[in-house]
Amino acid sequence: MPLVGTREMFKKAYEGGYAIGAFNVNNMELLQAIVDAGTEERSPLILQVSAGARKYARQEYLIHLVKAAMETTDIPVALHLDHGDSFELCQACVDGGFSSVMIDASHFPFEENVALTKKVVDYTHAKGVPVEAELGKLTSTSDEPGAREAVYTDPDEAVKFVKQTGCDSLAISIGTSHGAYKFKGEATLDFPRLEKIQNLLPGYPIVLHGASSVPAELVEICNKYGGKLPGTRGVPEEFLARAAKMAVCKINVDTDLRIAMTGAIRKAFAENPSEFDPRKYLGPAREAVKQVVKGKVKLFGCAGKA
Ligand code: PGH
Ligand code: CA
Ligand code: ZN
Repeated sequence: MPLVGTREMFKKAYEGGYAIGAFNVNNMELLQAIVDAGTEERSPLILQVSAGARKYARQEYLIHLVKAAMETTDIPVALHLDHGDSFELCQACVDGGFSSVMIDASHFPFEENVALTKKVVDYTHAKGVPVEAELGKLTSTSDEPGAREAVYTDPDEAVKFVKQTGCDSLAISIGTSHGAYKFKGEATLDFPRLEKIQNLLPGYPIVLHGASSVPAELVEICNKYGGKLPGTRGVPEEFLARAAKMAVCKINVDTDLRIAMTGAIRKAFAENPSEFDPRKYLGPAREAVKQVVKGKVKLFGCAGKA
């Protein structure tokens, strides 16, 4: 199967009331785990590469690894740049074979975010590649409405932003954040805000970043075998299932894969200290990631949709 863009995937996801899982990739084991899980669950997939991952593994390796994976499967797969931070990076990814890019200029003031996003859209659309953009800030906030208002996506601005940039999907801030420590107080997502955005932009695909659940059982494995991850907080699974049924068409997961991989490696090291064959710990790590991805695609409703 050749790589596909995200337009068709999102259209089907929107209409079908589910979301596509987008999983971060930076080495062969993660890639195999994700693609094998998607294939077994008959799920469309978005493989995403961050600027950091691209620097770590190098674009040529990642592209060729993904192309190799495509020879082993018949599910639709998109290769997406996660949090692109410049026009040049988006350009290099499109030219190198990515089928989707994100430009994240959300840290800039509104007009600058619009200008940079539009510049990327103009370039990539000429090549048939869709663009995800971001409006609002993904930071762990306190429960106070004032604190939220400063960082959450403003629904009216979202409409203006999409109109002015022509971006194909929009990452919004409604309470999620990156990493293993997402909430200070009670875990809540601003569903009324999501609903408002969905009503103002009918049929338009919304993206949820920072959507790892940080499952207690995975964290416990890490901590049991020498890790130090006290007091982690993720997004409750029922929130993600609810968002997937709404305008959210893409749900990003990185942290849970990292924790699953690290826990499995720690366990293998602790249980077999005299072992020094990397396959003996990377193998179990790959299997642990695969099980997580299988759970995610079922939760998001994209299992069985390939
Ligand atoms: C994410 C991943 N990548 O862009 O948004 O978020 O840290 O919750 O996995 P997590
Ligand atoms: Ca949806
Ligand atoms: Zn993100």
